[in-house]
Amino acid sequence: MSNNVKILIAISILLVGFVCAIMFYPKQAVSYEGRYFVLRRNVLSIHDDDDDLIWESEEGFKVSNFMIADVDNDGVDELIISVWKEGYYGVDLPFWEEDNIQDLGNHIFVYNLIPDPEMQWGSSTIGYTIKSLDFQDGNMVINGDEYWQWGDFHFERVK
Ligand SMILES: [Ca+2]
Repeated sequence: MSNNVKILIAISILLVGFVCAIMFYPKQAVSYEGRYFVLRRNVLSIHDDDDDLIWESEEGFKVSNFMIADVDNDGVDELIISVWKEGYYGVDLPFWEEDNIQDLGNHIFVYNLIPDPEMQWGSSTIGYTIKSLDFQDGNMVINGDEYWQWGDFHFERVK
């Protein structure tokens, strides 16, 4: 085997390994109270200590990032996810709309964590891309510079 063929085979193996690493390496992974939250290929899954699947984000949701924080400041943590999905609204439309707008849009969803994730609140489409989620001093921080605080029924921008 010539050196050129050996180099070509080595490059091919590296490329396949690189593509596999990109496809299967989690974008985000968090351990929380004996559960493992893994975001991989826009699907958020929760596993127990034995790696058994407990929960998975809804089909058709493209999860871009998540965090676990007490966003409503009641002493209990929630799961907050940034989701791309079709449909401006959820199942229930506001009274002034007759049809859902089926565009793909970015949303924030909040889930109770105990016993298993259950949606507590969901935004309609947010008119921009959520690149990062954080939690500081009782506020949800979007994209590093928007501060949102939980009101009675929704988030209110405070900064
Ligand atoms: Ca809470």
